[in-house]
Amino acid sequence: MEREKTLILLKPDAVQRKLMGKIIQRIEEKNLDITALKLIHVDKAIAEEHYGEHKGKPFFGELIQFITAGPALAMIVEGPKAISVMRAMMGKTNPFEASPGTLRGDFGLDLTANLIHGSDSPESASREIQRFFGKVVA
Ligand code: 3AN
Repeated sequence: MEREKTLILLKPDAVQRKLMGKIIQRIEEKNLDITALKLIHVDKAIAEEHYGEHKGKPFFGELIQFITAGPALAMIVEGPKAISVMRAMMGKTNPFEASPGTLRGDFGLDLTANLIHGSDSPESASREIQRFFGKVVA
């Protein structure tokens, strides 16, 4: 099966609540490969670019404030169907609707503090990998 790459971001709530290890463990238990990983501080410009599709929505300001508030963990995750496998593992965007067993269903607190971002298509994966890791590994 064709391998895919996806950009995963453990948001500041995941880092602050010391859930990084637990989330990485789930990714590894699913036999996906973490091929790049770094702790970053997302700046305002990158945050506004990353969430550009939500510009103008009522929650945009809160989202930018939240994602830039502390360290986040950026990863490139690779494997068969990595994009959809990670999205399934994450669960629905809203933790109150996400199924038990998913990361957001088990640990997410609300629509803003929902722990994790994962690319939603091969096109966004390649754009987002470039955004957070630059050309070399894209
Ligand atoms: P996903 O992260 O599941 O791909 P998107 O792309 O629709 O979901 O939303 C990006 C981020 O914007 C979400 N992870 C969430 O933090 C935030 N968000 C989306 N919808 C809302 C909302 N109605 N209220 C507050 N935050 C939201």
